[in-house]
Amino acid sequence: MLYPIENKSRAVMKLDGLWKFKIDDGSASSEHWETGFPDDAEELYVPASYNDQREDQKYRNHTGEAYYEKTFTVPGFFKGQRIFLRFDAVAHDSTVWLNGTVIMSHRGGFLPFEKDITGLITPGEEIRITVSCNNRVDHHTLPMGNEDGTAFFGSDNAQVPAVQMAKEHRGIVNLPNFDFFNYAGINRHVSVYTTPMEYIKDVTIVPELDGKDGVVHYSVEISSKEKANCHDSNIKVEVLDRGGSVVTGGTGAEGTLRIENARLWNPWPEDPYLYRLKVTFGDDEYTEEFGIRTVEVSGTKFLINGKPFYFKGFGKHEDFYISGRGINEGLNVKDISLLHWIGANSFRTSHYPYAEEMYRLCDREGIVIIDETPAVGIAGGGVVDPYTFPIKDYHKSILRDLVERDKNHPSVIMWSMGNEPDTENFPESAYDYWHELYEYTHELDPQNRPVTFVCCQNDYTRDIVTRTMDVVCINRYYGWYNLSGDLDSAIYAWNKELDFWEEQQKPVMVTEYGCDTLPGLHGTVAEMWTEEFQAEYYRRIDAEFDKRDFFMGEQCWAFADFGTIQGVYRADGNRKGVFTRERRPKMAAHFLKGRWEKIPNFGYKNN
Ligand code: GCB
Repeated sequence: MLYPIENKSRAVMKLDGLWKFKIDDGSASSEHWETGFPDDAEELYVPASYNDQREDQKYRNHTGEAYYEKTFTVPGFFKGQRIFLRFDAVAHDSTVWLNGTVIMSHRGGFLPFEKDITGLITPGEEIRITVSCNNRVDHHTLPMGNEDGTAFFGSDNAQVPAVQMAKEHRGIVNLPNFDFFNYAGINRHVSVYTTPMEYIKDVTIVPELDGKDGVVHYSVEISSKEKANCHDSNIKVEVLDRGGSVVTGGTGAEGTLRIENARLWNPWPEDPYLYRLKVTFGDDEYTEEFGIRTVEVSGTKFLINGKPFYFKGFGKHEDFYISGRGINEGLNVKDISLLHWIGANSFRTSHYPYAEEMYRLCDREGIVIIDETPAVGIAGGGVVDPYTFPIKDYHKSILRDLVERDKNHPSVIMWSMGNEPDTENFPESAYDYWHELYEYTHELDPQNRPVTFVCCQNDYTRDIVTRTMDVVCINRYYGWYNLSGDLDSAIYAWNKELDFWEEQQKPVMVTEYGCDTLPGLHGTVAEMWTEEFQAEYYRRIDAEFDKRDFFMGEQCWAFADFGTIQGVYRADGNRKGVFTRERRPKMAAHFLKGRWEKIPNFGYKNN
């Protein structure tokens, strides 16, 4: 699905602003809120999560359905154009009505969905859209929640009601099996956009290198019923350089273009050079930025443009005060600027696909992304085989939609199919599940990027699937959740494990390691929760990574403190950020800056 852009043939009208909002007290369907919203509805800002916008426990801890309504007019001069209504993301499951008639439903909170509403509206006349969203998480959802009657797992993020109170005495409870606040609502932009009646539906770009030349394989999907054939001269493509000059071009729905002496896309601080593919079809025009860069795994190396890359960076969250998980482009700019400041080159979109604006920014700023699905929490506490839960087909559909959305971004260099599933207690089930998805993802991606998932701290000798991924990505908390505060033992455990991974002859990186740190808490001795401990933790563990040539990256957990479920392990959120939630550096940030500024993107290890 193409990102909506404005140009001479297309308009985008964002429906940002105040929307009517009301939590469903059980009467929404009998009272038909889609035909008329209750008078006591309040107003909330869209796009943003609803949870923290009003001082009310029922907003913060709501579980179930909530409704939004917006009345607006599509300008009369949109007449004659095709008109789409697009939601960039609504968390989690949603239904949309237009003037009281249901027009679409969507499952999942992190990917876009849209509807061609051309025949359903009259431009110039007021229309009303109603949106319901449901934030319930359970065994059918990704991210996954716990359900009554199953083992109660999770430690820090565990909640009490399931074990403390009999079911009949409590209301609906939501039991996320993940450690981030289950922010909900219309979290990303809603827009009405136009195209000409016959339009460009999709563009796929696959770059390759041939000596000094860039070779660009492209394909264009158009709206016409009859599929355009390769020589359809109605489809024109041009490659533009940064200055707007045409460097090459052609015609047809598919083809290969050659850019002589191409400028490559390389991660910051090198040159993340972008070309643009301008596609013209009839009255329509669409321009997609792309980079000439290749990515592949070879032995224990992760190669970008044929050179061994070392990942320096973080796992992140989309999370901020008030707006919750709502898109915040100012914050994105700040975060990328902090990544540059600290000398990082990458992050993982833990634990869900981020807003498209972030990927577009990273393309331009040269930040490398491991793109993750919302498959977090696929675990049954060692008691239940989570692979018996009904999610595989749904998980596949998410992979399909994710790859379709993000396939052209040069910044995206690897797919993460999920975070910390059970791979230890039901190893064969885990293998069957993840291998099917692994192969499926490879088939989906026109650029055939490396595919992985992120493995949790476990008995890695029992896990038979992590070692078969293109890159072994491990989350480890030696020195924090186990061997707490004892960095000598943590180093011993790390080395024992690294010896094991060395034998697997795979590229290995750490995608999470870290410790909760309260800014302003200091000690002359580095003890847990102090800023000194966090700095020491990274200093000591990183020194071990440097001794291993097969080890190709370090991503700290986490970039910044973030909101999560209250609990005995969490003081005002998860505090493992190297930056605070308001983006001030903790002491460890200065250590990492000193370290990472000395580590080059390429050729750091002799592998
Ligand atoms: C993990 C999870 C991450 C948590 C983190 C923690 O392993 O992947 O979502 O926030 O640990 O801080 O416990």
